[in-house]
Amino acid sequence: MASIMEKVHDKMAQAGDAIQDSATFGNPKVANIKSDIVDGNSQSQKMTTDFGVGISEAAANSWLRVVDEAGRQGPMLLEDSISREKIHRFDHERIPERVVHARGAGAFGYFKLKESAADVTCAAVLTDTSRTTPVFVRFSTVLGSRGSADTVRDVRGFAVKFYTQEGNWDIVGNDIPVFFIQDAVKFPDLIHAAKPEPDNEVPQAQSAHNNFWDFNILHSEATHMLMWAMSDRGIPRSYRMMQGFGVNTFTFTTAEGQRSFVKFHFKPELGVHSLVWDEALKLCGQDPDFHRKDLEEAIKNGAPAKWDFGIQIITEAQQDEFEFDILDATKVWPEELVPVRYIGELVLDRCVDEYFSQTEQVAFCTSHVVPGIGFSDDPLLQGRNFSYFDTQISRLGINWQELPINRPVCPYLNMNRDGAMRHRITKGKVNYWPNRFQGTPPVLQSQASDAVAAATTYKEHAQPVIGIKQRLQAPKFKEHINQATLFWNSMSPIEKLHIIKAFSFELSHCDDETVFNNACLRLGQIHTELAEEVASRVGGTSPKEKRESRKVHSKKSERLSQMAFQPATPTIKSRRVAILIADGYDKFFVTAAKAALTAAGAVPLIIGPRRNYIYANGEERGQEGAGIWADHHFEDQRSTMFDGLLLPPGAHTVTLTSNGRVVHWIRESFGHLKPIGAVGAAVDVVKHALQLPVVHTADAASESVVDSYGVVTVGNLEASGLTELVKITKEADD
Ligand code: HDD
Repeated sequence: MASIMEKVHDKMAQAGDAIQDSATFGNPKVANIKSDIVDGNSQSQKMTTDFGVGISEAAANSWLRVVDEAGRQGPMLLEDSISREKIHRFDHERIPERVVHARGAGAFGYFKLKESAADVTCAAVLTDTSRTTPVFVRFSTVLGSRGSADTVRDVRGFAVKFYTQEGNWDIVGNDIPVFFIQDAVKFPDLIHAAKPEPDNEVPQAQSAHNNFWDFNILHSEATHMLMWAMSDRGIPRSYRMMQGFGVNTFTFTTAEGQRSFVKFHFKPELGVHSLVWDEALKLCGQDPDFHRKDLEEAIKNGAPAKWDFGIQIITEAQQDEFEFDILDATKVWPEELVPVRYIGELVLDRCVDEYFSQTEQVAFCTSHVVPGIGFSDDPLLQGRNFSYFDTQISRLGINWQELPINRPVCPYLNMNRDGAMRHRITKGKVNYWPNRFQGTPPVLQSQASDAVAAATTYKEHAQPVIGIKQRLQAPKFKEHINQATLFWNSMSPIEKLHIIKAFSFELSHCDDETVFNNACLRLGQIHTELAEEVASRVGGTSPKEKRESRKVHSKKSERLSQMAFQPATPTIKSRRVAILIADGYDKFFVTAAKAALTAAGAVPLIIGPRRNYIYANGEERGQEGAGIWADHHFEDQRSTMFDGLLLPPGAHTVTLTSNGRVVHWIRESFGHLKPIGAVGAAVDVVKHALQLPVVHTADAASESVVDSYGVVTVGNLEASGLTELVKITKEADD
């Protein structure tokens, strides 16, 4: 007689086929949660109470009350269970926000394996290239509350849930490959110090305050991470344009029991891009949802977000060969020493249906791994494995794994029962094991010959462990500065300048002398150039004068600067381009330019003096077919929300020149190094706005564009990937 677990595994295999075949947006997770989805916009569904009884229009509008014969209103009645239900539900709508990473945005998609990693792991999700695994990804900031702004300087969370056929696998990572602390026990201190200060709950979503810097400087293992956080990585342009890292060291095991150490990487297809600090600051007020909207806009416009998925492997035999400890989460494994092997692709192509039930209720656990993937003795990871499950209990309750977004797509069955809000119904006589019905002990499944059972059953690696129980750190964990210096040495000049400015901004917000002076002394240990510049800007102690600078190494890595993570061909895809017009523009040009930009995958938006029809040269107001509808008006959008600016030719340039908002738009775009395309009379608008007799071009390539096409380009086109804008402008002009 087949055991219950064998039946389960049969079902799993069938489910596997179903997963491959699913036609629901090609995403079996969507099929999996389909029965839980209702159409909130449905016209045919009448409104009911939560217990299913229809609600009249009168009940939807007013509480049951006493009205006397003269029509005067008397008392409202507690008897009205319909109104009471509505208020009760509202009173309890909120759940605790995440203690960190409270603000986030998520999307569905899939993981496609391109090259098998069977030489290092038996995890089917990483060995079976015929598979497409559904995923849900949640991006986040760390420090701010749920309602804080997206573009603050902060680390970004990059948490991926793979709904594999062997169960859920979570990579709960960040956009930065290292962390502030080496040991999980320090996490509450780190977060207490970084979050708003306890006496006045200030500041919100900022690391620029005394407590953050006090803790992180007293605690030197944070030094390397501080360099990353103060770099441009701390202010990404988009979630779609940042890297992702598993950060901790995990392990892989092959079918033969061979173990190795692994770090996970995600590299964005669009390249790594950042905002400039002035943009980031302004966007916090101008569009606090900038990143959230960016993800949704791109997906809805048919530009799925994509990353290459890579692994770095260190064998057990190599583990002691490095000058750093490979279990220390404050260290990278330099790619020159341990190359990244890119084996798959992560794609996000579907927005969530409902924010709360999906993005808010999704719950990740570093402890959720599938057969073939395991944990190393990384002391940060081991602590995280305890913390995540625990926090979900207080956030969502003990049955959080049953929520549609969290439950696996493969069958699952065990003897866990009951608890608040249990809604799964498990039929049968027994809720314990062993029992008189189920013959084969599930624990023996790992020895089963059945291939499915073997592949789906988690088997711990038989790792020999000896040692003395004590609170000690391995020696290499005590070195905290070398990789911070490596990071500094590896930056381009502009990245170095941004780091200096970021430290200077943050430390200028610390008014406690001890804090900013100590910080300057710490910087002296990383590099004198950095320390002296920051100290002079913030009025801090000069390490040189104190003779506290140390002699540092000059090693570099080619794979730390974000310049190393640019696509081979810069692309304009999904970039937002503002086309500024007023009445009297050249319609042929605007129509053609908009069409060309759209065809190239960009998002062109017409900005005019009003959100209404704007009329071209020679057109009459109200005339049939006249005018172009402006998506926004000059006042309701800002240059910060766009990647490029296009000023079409035409008589409207007189109006543009005299409009202060337009002039500001051009100046701000120029200041933020954005490409500006201007054609014909619009070139003079740019000259006027920038108060320059000649408009400078970024490089020789764009210089020639100016000569031959009469198109003005300003800004670092190559870096921003907007070279196409210029060409398109030219084509439209033709
Ligand atoms: Fe954490 C959330 C990433 C260390 C405890 N963490 C959380 C999220 C991300 C990370 C992306 C948001 C997940 C989501 O979108 O729901 N955390 C990291 C990384 C770390 C790290 C990359 C270092 C390598 N975290 C860390 C430690 C602890 C925690 C050392 C505790 C000992 N993290 C939590 C938490 C959170 C969390 C309190 C809050 C909400 C949640 O777990 O689900 O348990």
